[in-house]
Amino acid sequence: MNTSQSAFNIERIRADFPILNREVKPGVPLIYLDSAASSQKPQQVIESIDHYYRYTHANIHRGVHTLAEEATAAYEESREKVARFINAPHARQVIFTRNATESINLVANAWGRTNIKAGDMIILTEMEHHANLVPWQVLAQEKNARLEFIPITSQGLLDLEEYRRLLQQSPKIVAFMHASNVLGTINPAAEMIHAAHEAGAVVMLDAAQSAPHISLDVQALDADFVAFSAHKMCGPTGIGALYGRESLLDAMPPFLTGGDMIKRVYLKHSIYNELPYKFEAGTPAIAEGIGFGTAVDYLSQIGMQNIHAHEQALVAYAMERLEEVNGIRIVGPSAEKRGGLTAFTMDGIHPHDVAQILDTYGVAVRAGHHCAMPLHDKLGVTATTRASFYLYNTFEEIDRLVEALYKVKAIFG
Ligand code: C6P
Repeated sequence: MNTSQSAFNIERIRADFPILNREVKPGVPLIYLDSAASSQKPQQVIESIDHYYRYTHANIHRGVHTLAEEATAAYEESREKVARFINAPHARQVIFTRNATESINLVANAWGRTNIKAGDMIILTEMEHHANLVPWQVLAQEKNARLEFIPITSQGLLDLEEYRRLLQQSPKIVAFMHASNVLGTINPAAEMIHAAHEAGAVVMLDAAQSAPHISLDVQALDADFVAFSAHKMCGPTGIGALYGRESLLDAMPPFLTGGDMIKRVYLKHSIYNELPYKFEAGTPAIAEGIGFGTAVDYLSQIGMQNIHAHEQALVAYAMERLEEVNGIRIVGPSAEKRGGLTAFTMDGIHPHDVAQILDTYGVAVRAGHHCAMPLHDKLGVTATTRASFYLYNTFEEIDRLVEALYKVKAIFG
């Protein structure tokens, strides 16, 4: 298939990502199909970080000198950009964290420890990433609360009838992933959030795999908490965000404490800072925050609708091609119900062997449980191989993946 079928200028986009020019070894170009683990970075993001360190580095929110003021302005401008990217009512509702994992831990600790009592019910799903599972397990153990799970159907979708039955038991919180990092499933977040609110529950949406790929409107979703990481959306590692409903954030105690998150400190007590600083203790990841703002600008300029359309075309093509290969079993729903990734097994060949041989052909994929062990238990496999796509991937790269998979089959007979 030709990349000209794609709705946007893929060659121009690829030219923005210096790493895509490299060879994995002499004569073997990189085919990067591991963006669900972490995306590559466009030169605009790399340059904004470089510029910050060369010309404006200083600590923020503290100094009155020129550099401190410039660095503070750039960091806060990034918060405004991220807020606009998700259509947050106000930038103070965007808290910078290290990543989606820390954002979820913030909610499980600061909201959870205040609001969850013995016997309370927390609804999760069977497809969760460990990041949206373990923090709730710890909370439930500490508070003697009850975890319940929305099951998945044989097509890899959430069983919404069972969800409605669980909601009748008055849960305190529903925490679920917007898009699955294994099945690819895009869950009907707006419908699920509406149903949770009708049942009186608060919702934590794990948007780690949706924010990079589909336009996220926290007001249209009516979300209470939304977590995502910059590094999966063309931004740097070490920075992520938590969006929160203002009334909930205001009522929550801080998560981490120390400098910057306080307004006034006395020897025996302190008065906490206003939002978002109440949740940002210590010197933050300033360069990364600035890079995050550049990343969302970059994605917005290309257009999230265009990115999603490109990925949908890629995943449909990938599934069609993979199904040609005897012995490959794809997990998860049909292409139109998923984002741009596909995980699969190959009869009689361990996913780690698959990934290792693909690497010799320059094809970077991820193999393992993808931090979703209970989901793999449910699927009855210990591991899968996952190819994940982003705005810079091409149909030709999928052809190279399939050619390499035929080589894997040949090696294993
Ligand atoms: N999934 C993957 O290869 P962090 O590590 O905090 O940036 O993101 C955690 C996370 C949370 N939710 C979902 C749905 C995710 O997919 C991830 C990260 C990567 O699938 C790394 S394990």
